[in-house]
Amino acid sequence: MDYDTLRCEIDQRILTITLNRPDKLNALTDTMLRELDDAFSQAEADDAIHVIILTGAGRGFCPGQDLAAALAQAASGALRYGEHLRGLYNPLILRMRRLPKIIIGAINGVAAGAGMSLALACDLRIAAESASFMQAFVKVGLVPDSGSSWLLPRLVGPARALELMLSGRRVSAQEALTLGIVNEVTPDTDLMRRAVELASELANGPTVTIDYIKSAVEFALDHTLAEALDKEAELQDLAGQTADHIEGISAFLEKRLPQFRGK
Ligand code: T3D
Repeated sequence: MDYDTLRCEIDQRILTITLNRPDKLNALTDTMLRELDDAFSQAEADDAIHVIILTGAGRGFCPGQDLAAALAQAASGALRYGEHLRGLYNPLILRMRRLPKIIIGAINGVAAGAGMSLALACDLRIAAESASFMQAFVKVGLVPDSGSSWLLPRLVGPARALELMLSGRRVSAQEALTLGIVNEVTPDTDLMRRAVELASELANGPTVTIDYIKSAVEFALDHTLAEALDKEAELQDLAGQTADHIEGISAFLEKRLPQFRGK
């Protein structure tokens, strides 16, 4: 995985993707969006990768669309936002949500606009103390996109989501924790150690079952209780046929730690 705007490292079954335009706080360009989509696509196909960490280089996580690039294209009449979103952002967000592997957002700094959407599209979020979140769209006369209008209300409820979207105000990591936007907050210097620790726990767990858990929650979010119950039964059937399920029961009865193999 060799990219212009990303750094990718694989270690111990964990792929770390680092957005790498630190002088622009990792603002999203078309190249970066295509490279991100490619990196997630390769991660999906690679059995050696069990968990993915997404983070940013330097002091920002991602401040959304590169506004300089957007203005240049808009001024020349070359930018149609709908087309741009449908072509680049929307497939990336769907890929992340449908990816059968857990994505941990290690939010190292400000996540604004589509950068906040990118953070919300991760399955779990750990934020550094100095990180912050902004639904910045309204500040530049745009509506929330890249999944924010769907993902944020599900995390914080519609009234709070609207307040954040209408104000575009900056939410600190601590407030984000209180609101349920992030799972935990760590000291800045501890962020990657903690993200890797969590990723290792998941990577060494019953990964097939973990992927089923992700898809069960994703499915339940826009289906009825009856449909969700049926999906649970379908996935439990599959989980019950894994070697890790037998290992989990055996380890419990033998009073030892399970040795999961992701099978
Ligand atoms: O299809 C489509 O394209 C539509 C999609 C739209 C989705 C969107 O994301 S719209 C929302 C876009 N994002 C924003 O409106 C946020 C803009 N950025 C900011 O408000 C501030 O930069 C921050 C609050 C995020 C951080 O402020 P601060 O003071 O810590 O940093 P800074 O000095 O403003 O930024 C540092 C550099 O990054 C600076 O470059 P320079 O002057 O040193 O060369 C700044 O211009 C650059 N930068 C920050 N955000 C962006 C950016 N460059 C391009 N695009 C950005 N979004």
